[in-house]
Amino acid sequence: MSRIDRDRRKFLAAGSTAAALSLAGCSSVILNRIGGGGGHGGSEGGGEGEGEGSGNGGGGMQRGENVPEAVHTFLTENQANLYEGQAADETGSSEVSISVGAGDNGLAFEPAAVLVDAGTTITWEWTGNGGAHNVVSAEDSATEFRSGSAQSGGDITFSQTFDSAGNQLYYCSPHQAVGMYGAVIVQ
Ligand SMILES: [Cu+2]
Repeated sequence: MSRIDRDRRKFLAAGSTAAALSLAGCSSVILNRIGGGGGHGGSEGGGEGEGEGSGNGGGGMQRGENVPEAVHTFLTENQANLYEGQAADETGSSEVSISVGAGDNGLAFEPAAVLVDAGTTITWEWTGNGGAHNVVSAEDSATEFRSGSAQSGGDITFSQTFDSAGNQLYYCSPHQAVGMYGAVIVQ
């Protein structure tokens, strides 16, 4: 091997390591930017692979009796992470918390589905895991709500009071393609 070849190899090796590092370091920033723009299409490509393992199968999942059919359909069709057919019963509480960035990969809301009384204030609390997240009501949600652009960090909260009965359906825009969906059932 000539000296030039050796140097060239070294250079190439160093170059690809640097490229890989910078990609890894930037991924959450990129997600954040996509999310900020509200881009559904833009966020899809990046996460597809991750979603395969973390989503729920959907097909044969039993619907708990406290979960309305529309909510169950919304969560299973979108393969909501951590949803197993049940809603956490938080009726009787006037204030309820939902974790943002839960689960092994930090790409879930927990509980994914929760049952509350009308008048309850929900506070979404960021765990700091899974990159930048936000809370955005889906098209079929009874109420429109939005936390803003996706943010990363463990000290972020977003609160919303639901005054009347209805299905509040939502997602995290950077992680729509990887099952970051949730629902608040207000009775
Ligand atoms: Cu997210």
